[in-house]
Amino acid sequence: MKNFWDIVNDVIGQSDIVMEILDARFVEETRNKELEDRIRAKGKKLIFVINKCDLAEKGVLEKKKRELNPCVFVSAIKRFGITMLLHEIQRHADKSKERVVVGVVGYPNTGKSSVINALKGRASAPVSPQSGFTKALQLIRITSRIYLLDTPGVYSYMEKDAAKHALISSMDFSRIKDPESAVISLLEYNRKAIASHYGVKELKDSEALLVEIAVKMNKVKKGGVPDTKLAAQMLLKDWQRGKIRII
Ligand SMILES: Nc1nc2c(ncn2[C@@H]2O[C@H](COP(=O)(O)OP(=O)(O)OP(=O)(O)O)[C@@H](O)[C@H]2O)c(=O)[nH]1
Ligand SMILES: [Mg+2]
Repeated sequence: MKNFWDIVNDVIGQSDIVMEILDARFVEETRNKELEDRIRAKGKKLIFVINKCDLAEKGVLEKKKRELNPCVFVSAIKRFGITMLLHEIQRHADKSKERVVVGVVGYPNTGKSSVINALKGRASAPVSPQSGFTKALQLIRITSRIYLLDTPGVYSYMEKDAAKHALISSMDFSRIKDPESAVISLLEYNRKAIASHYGVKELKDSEALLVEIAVKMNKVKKGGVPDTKLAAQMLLKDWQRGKIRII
């Protein structure tokens, strides 16, 4: 991955407005305050976009919305809130400018490319369930004078918290070095949702719960020994692909 600040400064420099795309399931975790400060310091307008609204409870989101301003909820997949977002962009776009560039930033996999495609009305920015998919900046025209700048998802190399990367899918499950530890911390906060997804008892001990899931999903080594590493990889994959709805 290219240097975080190289990409960030490049995007902010080219943009008049910046949209930070957040994941509705993990709004706080997908905020990058350093990035937000830099956007403001450069005098650029910041719009918060909470995407993947279809995967979270409305009540929780309404509360978040009051903390972030201006903020628009969307679901790129369900095309919910897209017209509202376009109006919000137009409201902040300098009327005297012939060309307004809106940078789209956020952690990998929050749905930057998907939001752009929803605004454009057809697929122009390639999308993938694998995080780190967009590799370079790409300018996409959505109205006669508004251009969106798709960017690679970035986070600072200082962020080494594997559990957070697993949680918000910023690092693809296949690249997480110790899937078992990542899953253990995921289980700590999402025990109920995960146990119910796999149809196992909600055990208090996370390691024992992972063993239960391994057995239930038939992830076993020769001799019937539960393969917790394989089970952890499967769980991370399901989690990151949005198969497990949080409760
Ligand atoms: N359920 C749901 N899934 C979404 C939504 N928007 C995007 N996704 C999914 O999230 C995954 C990532 O979407 P992308 O648009 O590629 O995300 P990105 O932020 O551009 O990712 P990078 O280019 O890797 O940084 C894909 O599997 C999308 O289908 C949404 O509103 N709801
Ligand atoms: Mg992308």
